Amino acid sequence: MSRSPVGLRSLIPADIELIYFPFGGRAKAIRLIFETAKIPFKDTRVNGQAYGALQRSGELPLETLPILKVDGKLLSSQSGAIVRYAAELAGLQLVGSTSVFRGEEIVATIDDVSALCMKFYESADEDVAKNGADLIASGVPFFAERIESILSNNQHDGPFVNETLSWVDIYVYSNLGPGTNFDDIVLSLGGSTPAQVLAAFPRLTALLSAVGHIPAVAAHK
Ligand SMILES: N[C@@H](CCC(=O)N[C@@H](CS)C(=O)NCC(=O)O)C(=O)O
Repeated sequence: MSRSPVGLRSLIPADIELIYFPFGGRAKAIRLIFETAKIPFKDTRVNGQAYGALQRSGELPLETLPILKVDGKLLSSQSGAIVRYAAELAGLQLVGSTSVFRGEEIVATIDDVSALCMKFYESADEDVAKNGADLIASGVPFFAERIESILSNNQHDGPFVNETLSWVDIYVYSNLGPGTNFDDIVLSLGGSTPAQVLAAFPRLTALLSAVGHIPAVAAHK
């Protein structure tokens, strides 16, 4: 074990393993938090066959990924718990009641956007163009407006939700930044870029840019 970046708050286990599929999805924010805080972890990315084997072994309480193991033992099978645990170890947790409710409101709103994107993937072939146009014109902007409004009430001039980086900033980037479902959908539809879809939301855009410029985030694969 070693000390967390913020000192005495949490002890960092020596053996952390995150198991997920070989794409970002629900693991992206968790990976980025560990990488940003330089917390060593085993980033196990399994294919469909290995996932099937894990399921059969009884190692997945909910039959889903991600799971987090510490010292070889299952710690959590819920991405929401894992991402907050990672944030705690990284010294990137929200601190203080105002910051908690503003940050968690943004996280919940980002989850609304993600749900919308997942719903889009269920579109019948003949509805893809219309559903895609709706997603870009009104679906995502509806929720982005709410996030913009929360960020507009910041009591500081920086780009992040709080004065300094927190896991919420990384979570926003992990769901709206490059390589996300949102990004893939907009690019696959053609016509506009993800940046254009979010251009009406300058604070959200600045947050995405600031997180994307963190060296560990820029280097992430
Ligand atoms: N509540 C869980 C849901 C996890 C979840 O749905 N994982 C998906 C991948 S994003 C999964 O494992 N799907 C495989 C399957 O259901 O066959 C969490 O957030 O951790």
